[in-house]
Amino acid sequence: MRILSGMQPTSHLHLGNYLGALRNWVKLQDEPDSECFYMVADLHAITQDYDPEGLAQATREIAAAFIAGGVDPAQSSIFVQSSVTAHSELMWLLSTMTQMGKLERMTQFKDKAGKNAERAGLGLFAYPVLMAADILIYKATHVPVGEDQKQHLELSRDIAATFNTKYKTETLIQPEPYIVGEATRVMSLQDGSKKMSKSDPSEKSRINMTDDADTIAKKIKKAQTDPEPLPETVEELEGRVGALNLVTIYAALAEVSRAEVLTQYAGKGWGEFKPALADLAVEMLAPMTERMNQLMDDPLEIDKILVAGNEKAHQITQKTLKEVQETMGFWK
Ligand code: AQP
Repeated sequence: MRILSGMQPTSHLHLGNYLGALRNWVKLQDEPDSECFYMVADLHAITQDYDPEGLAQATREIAAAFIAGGVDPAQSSIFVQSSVTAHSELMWLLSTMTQMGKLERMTQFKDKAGKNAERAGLGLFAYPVLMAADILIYKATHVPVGEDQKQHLELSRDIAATFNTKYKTETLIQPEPYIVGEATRVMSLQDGSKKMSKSDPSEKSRINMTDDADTIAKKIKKAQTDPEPLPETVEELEGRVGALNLVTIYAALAEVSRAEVLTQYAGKGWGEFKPALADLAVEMLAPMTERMNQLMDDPLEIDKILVAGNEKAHQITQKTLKEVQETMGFWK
């Protein structure tokens, strides 16, 4: 198995990023036959407004979060997307065979561009082509992501198939999504119908991996629920988006099913459930936050890890890029 995934240094990682993706990265790293590449996706992060002064530090922080979350740099390559230039080069080649109509159907573009799609940058529109290049350049077989990235991953498969058919080759591999666990789509604590997101203007909408115990408890206390107590079955949570979200988060943190959570809490009120959920979240996140802070105190160590990861990624990606260029008939 060759694994590739990434996170954007757009802000602090949150519980959705951890439960939906990062935790699965660690599981895949521990598979006996896996070779893992985990990137800080800084080229994706600049597709919307960002702070150039803070980008390098945000990049280190995301790398620190990977390690604090359990990615072991001795087992997996952690690298920076912009340092491995073959990603952008392959993106251009793939963009020539990606139909605009397909990109127009991408829901993330519609969500992020909003009503102003005409004014959105080409980078935001072409984001899924860069994502396809990120994956295909490693010939990745599996891509661990949250539910929200499923459509982009389908497009990556589609682009790989288009390339292979057009050039009568088997150079590119169609990657399989790896979307598993109880929390493949963690919702906002303030609005259970919206995804928990780094870019949500409300801090209260998400639990950051950098939040302390007090902040986590306060955010969970204020999280959206409803006046009804916890039901007996998962089916009864339908339409109760805030309640469903908290039960889902609890299940994911405790690594049990939602049904098991309800067996324990059926008939109980939120006044009892929320503190238990907060304890669970703190128990999981506190050691990671501590480790992250330690790592952030030693930026040179993080840089050393990234330089080693970049080098490994560079070697592999140059090989695929050369193959693709030869297949496409470029002069050499
Ligand atoms: N709410 C979520 N639930 C489960 N998984 C999630 N992911 C993101 N949000 C959730 C997964 O985390 C990985 C990294 O995502 P990203 O950094 O590429 O950005 P994103 O998907 O656009 O996530 P955000 O947090 O909402 O960032 P912004 O606000 O910057 O766009 C991906 O595997 C994603 O599926």
